[in-house]
Amino acid sequence: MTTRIEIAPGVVHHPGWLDRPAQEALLADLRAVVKAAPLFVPRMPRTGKPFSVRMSNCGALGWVSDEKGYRYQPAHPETGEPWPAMPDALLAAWQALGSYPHPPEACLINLYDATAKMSLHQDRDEDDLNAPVLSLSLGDTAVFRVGGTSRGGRTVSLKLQSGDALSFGGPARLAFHGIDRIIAGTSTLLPQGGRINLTLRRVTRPPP
Ligand code: MD3
Ligand code: FE
Repeated sequence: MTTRIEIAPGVVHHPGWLDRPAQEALLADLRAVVKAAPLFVPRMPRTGKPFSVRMSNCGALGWVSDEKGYRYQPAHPETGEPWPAMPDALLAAWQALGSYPHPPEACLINLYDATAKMSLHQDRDEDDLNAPVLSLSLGDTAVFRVGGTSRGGRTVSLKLQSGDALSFGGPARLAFHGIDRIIAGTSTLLPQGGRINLTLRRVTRPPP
């Protein structure tokens, strides 16, 4: 049984998309990814203020942020190495849920400890805004918030549990969204607790 809940136009929640064995297998893939592409602490453009989440990426392109700005680049900001390949399970999730005829180019990995959060923002660093963004959650439950396309509008809040998928396309692609908090102790997947969020994205406009 797979449930599909449209929580707002273009925002589709798939609770329990990955069962526990699939979550464990994906976690093993991600351990190999972060061994090759170590977690880094992104910093805010201009101010250099560190984010509370740590990040890495896999796929052809990775999202990075530092004093110079937000951008996608083909290499790790600290090692200079290309990002590791995207695990097959992620490509399969995109094929099943992405409803987009071109493959994803970037998978951003966000690691939250119990105190990390992400303030409301839009994702607009991609050239191809026709493609959806697909998110997968692993580990502790997060309180996620999503609004409309202008700051200060009404928002709705949703708990994201380990194994949940959430896709954002069409009218939701430029919605404001963020993570209010992590609820510690809600999952046994990660031995140290915390949460991993993966976002699969198309970055470049596909060839005609
Ligand atoms: C709505 N990540 O990496 S995932 C991000 O849980 C990000 O780590 C959050 O926001 C996290 O940029 C939220 C859900 C999500 C991801 C991308 C979106 C929602 C989105 C893009 C457009 C609209
Ligand atoms: Fe985002």
